[in-house]
Amino acid sequence: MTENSNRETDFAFVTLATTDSYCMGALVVGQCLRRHRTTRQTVVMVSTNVSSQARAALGHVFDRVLVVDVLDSGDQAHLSWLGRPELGVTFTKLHCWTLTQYSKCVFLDADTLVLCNVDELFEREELSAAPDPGWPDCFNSGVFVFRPSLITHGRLLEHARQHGSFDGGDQGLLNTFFSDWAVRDISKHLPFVYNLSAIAVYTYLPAYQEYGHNAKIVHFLGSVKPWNLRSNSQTNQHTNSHLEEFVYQWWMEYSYLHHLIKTMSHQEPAVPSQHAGPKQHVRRCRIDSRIFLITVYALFNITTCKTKLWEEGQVDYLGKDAFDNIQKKLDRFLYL
Ligand SMILES: [Mn+2]
Repeated sequence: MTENSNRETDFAFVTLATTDSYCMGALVVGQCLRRHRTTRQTVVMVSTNVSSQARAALGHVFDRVLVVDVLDSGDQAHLSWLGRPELGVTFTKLHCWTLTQYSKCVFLDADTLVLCNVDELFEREELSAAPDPGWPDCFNSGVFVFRPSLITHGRLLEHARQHGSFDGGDQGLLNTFFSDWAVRDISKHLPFVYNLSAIAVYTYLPAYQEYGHNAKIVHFLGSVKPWNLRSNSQTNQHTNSHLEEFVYQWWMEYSYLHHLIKTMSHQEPAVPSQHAGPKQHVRRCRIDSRIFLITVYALFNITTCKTKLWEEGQVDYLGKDAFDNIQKKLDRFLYL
């Protein structure tokens, strides 16, 4: 095997969903990676409370769905968790270091939106990440490059048990563990466009206007996530059109997938036989998805003129014009 052919299966994008809502985000992460033709594997870790329907949906998009139960994992993880129950979700995320069938991985939070092919991230080394907008000497742990290793995993757990996390989450823990990130090696500093926190649009708008068009991965930091922004009343309060553009894009990806999976489940036989297993459905739906993709892009073009009006604030595109109308258009294209 050449090094190149190894790379395709040795490297993986990894994300995590700890609730059914976050599964919506994870679906979009997986879908965007596929849309932008990643040549790497895609893995989603889910915690045990995630519903079987959500897991099944993820199975249509990701190469691998991995159920992670920290209470059921190795002794060290279990004991560390018992000592620090407040870090439960953090321990689940740290589990990505146990994916040792891959030599290198890129972790993407489920609240990110991948805008283009980002396979070049695998040229970076552990631990590469972008600065956090709130404290740029810390890296943001929403996007990072790492090397799975049981030794590192064990050290991280020990570190967590001893020191906890200064922010109560994985970011605080990882920053004190990889404590020389700020000063040691500039090649481990990912450009901000690989983890463009939506909050930066508010805090430094001129920089966003200058560099925002280079954005590769958007990160919906904070408590308001795209999947919470479906109803009209909530979205009307969000007046930043740049942010809305990304939320809109997120919903376009999600609704595309939603229909695709719905179509798939309609085709799914009640009891799948050996000859009509999920793989065949996925293949058939990938063909359908190509047709659908063309439709979605056509819709994007049709709405270009309308977008101008949206930008001028004449159309409430995150309100009633947004999801329901897009949904209706998609329905018409799909079922007529
Ligand atoms: Mn996040």
